[in-house]
Amino acid sequence: MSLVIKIIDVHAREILDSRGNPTIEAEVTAETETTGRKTTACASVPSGASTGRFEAIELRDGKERYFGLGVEKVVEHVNTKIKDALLGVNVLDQAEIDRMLVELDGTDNKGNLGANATLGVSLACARTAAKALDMPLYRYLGGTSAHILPIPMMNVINGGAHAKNSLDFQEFMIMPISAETFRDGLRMGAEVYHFLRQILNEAGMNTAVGDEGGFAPDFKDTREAFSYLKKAVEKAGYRVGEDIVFAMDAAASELYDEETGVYIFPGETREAAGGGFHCSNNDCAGSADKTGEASKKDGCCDSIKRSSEEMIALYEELVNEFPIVSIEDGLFEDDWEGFKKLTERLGNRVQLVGDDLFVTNPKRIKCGIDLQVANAVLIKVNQIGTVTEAMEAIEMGKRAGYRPVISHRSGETEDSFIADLAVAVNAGQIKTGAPCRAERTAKYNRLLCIEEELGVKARYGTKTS
Ligand code: 2PG
Ligand code: MG
Repeated sequence: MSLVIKIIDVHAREILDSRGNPTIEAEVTAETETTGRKTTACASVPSGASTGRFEAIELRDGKERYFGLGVEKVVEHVNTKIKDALLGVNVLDQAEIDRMLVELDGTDNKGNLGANATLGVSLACARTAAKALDMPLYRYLGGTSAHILPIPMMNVINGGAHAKNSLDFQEFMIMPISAETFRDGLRMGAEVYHFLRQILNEAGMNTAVGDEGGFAPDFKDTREAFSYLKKAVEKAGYRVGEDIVFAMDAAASELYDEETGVYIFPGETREAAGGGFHCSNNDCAGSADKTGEASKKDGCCDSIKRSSEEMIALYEELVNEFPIVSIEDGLFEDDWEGFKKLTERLGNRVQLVGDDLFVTNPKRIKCGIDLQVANAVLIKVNQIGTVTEAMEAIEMGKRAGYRPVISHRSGETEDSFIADLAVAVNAGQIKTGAPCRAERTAKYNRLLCIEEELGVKARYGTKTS
């Protein structure tokens, strides 16, 4: 007879995320039938800033509370409809629980209950089940084959929607690839991070951090950001391209202008692009140049714009100049044609990750595989709304040779579920911010713990190129 651990309570509350916005914490209690032992565990839900248009719906209350971002409605969905449906269900049956959540919602995008409602409960069920079995979460989710510690993709320079600076691309990451263990990899990354701060300080640049803990100074452009990364790696005594490689998330949908079909770079100056002028928008009003240099006005105000072709060319140049092994969301989330060209051009040289493009959705990942677009999948559990669907997305990608990258959101909590998930599925890579801010280090610290627990069985990452 198989073990039954029945769900006896489901409860949600409104808590705050790392940006000070409300999110959901769900709590699930289950009772082991044979012993009467009760187990409770919680899980909380992250939230993005540069969200993909095809993501599952994150339900918010609207109205005045918390500027409309309250989640009382979602709390109510969990405490009534979801609770009623799940009482008595075996908490060990994750697939059935998630199927019930999907069915109860009844939409394609979790628009009724909210993906924040379904995900909170789905994660909490998995954690309660693992705890009831006295099993670490990664082993419960991944079985005895779970043993690979992911290479951290540490976002040490923040731009785009994650910082109020001049950087148009969103994330500039370092990946410590030559380490033998996760512990050493993390140390290498943290050392580079501290040297980066020192170099920025020396250059008189701002070292305040962005949403994901990376520094967010006003760099002139992408190249300058990568040059600073290079300097920091060298200063830390590591070999650029051998010990530490780079990755970036362009989050290009944020830059795309659908009306004109071009990418607009509001932060990048003409000066940096070789146009010779650097002026703020304020300088632009009536900026006819007394010296008669007509080009100044042309070069002012209007941001640098790039076509899809020019974006691809820019990535190619960057990959030629710097040891960049991974580019995420290089183009607009629905530009399948453009992505196909990008993949043909760079797919055999670098990892091309689909985030807003795939939104952890098996249907969109299948399209990508069929069209041979990108070659890796970013996995964000709240983009799809249940553990089972996220694992399905990972499996589907893996079968087609698309590597999974397990990812946090820019709005996080101290919950470290994704650290266990990364090990459970032997993903080999995790993107969870800089080694700074507790909601980011919670994941890294959990991985340290898992590595210790796995002992000789633990293996660190898989190289990405
Ligand atoms: C991304 C993420 C996480 P956000 O674009 O990959 O780094 O950002 O959570 O804001 O979507
Ligand atoms: Mg992204």
